[in-house]
Amino acid sequence: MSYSTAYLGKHADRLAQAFHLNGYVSIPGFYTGKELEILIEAKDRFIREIVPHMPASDAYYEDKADRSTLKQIKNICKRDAYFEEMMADGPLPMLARIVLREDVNPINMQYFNKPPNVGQPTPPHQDGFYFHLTPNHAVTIWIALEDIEPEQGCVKYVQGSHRHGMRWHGRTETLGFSQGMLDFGTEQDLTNLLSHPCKAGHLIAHHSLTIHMADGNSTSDRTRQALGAVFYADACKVNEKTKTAYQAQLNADLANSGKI
Ligand SMILES: O=C(O)CCC(=O)C(=O)O
Repeated sequence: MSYSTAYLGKHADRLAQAFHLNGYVSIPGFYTGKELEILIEAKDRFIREIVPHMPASDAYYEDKADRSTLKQIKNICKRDAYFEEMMADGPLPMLARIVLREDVNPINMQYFNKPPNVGQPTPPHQDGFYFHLTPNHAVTIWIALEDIEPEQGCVKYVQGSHRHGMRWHGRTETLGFSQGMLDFGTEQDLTNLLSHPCKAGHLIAHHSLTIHMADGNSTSDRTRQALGAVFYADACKVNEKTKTAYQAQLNADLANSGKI
């Protein structure tokens, strides 16, 4: 059993309670040492060997003419055995089962970066808005792949916001986050908004209704790299019709506007 699996077994009740109360759990040092090194090397290998062959709809750049501005990769677990295994077995699905208190299905793993100088803010949103799920009961496990300070764009969560349902979303101009909250900024949002500077290997698991966001990267020399692994609770049903139609429309809009 890896260190992280042992940790989860020991702290399962506490993690489930904190997730239920706050809408997320934050675990510093979840990946450390050799495990962290292997994870980072797998991500570097993926970017080097697989990204150049991916369709524009699955690998986004802040500036598509500049390959150093890679900002997001979708579906990495469907293109690489290492990430597929990470979603199928071990600490990530175990943590998802613990916090959702149900069996889970692995759905997607994405890479998120905010390149120096040009990395854009992540608009306030609830992941569940993108998922087309009933009930909306899913978790995203976000993993910092390097140390992340506020100036690089830390993730920020509105504590307890998952208990107040889905908020109003609409189209944004942000590539990779096409939907953002239109009514963000209530007193309750701002009072409960907490920023999370992280060391590499820090993990934060958030519910699909938890409001979160991040600033842009204002540094000129540091990236801001992370992974996001999504699991749906077994009982959820996806509305494939609305989901597929939305994705097709989005891909067409992005291509027409020259963003991908
Ligand atoms: O990394 C980010 O800026 C945001 C990631 C995110 O929204 C997510 O993992 O759901």
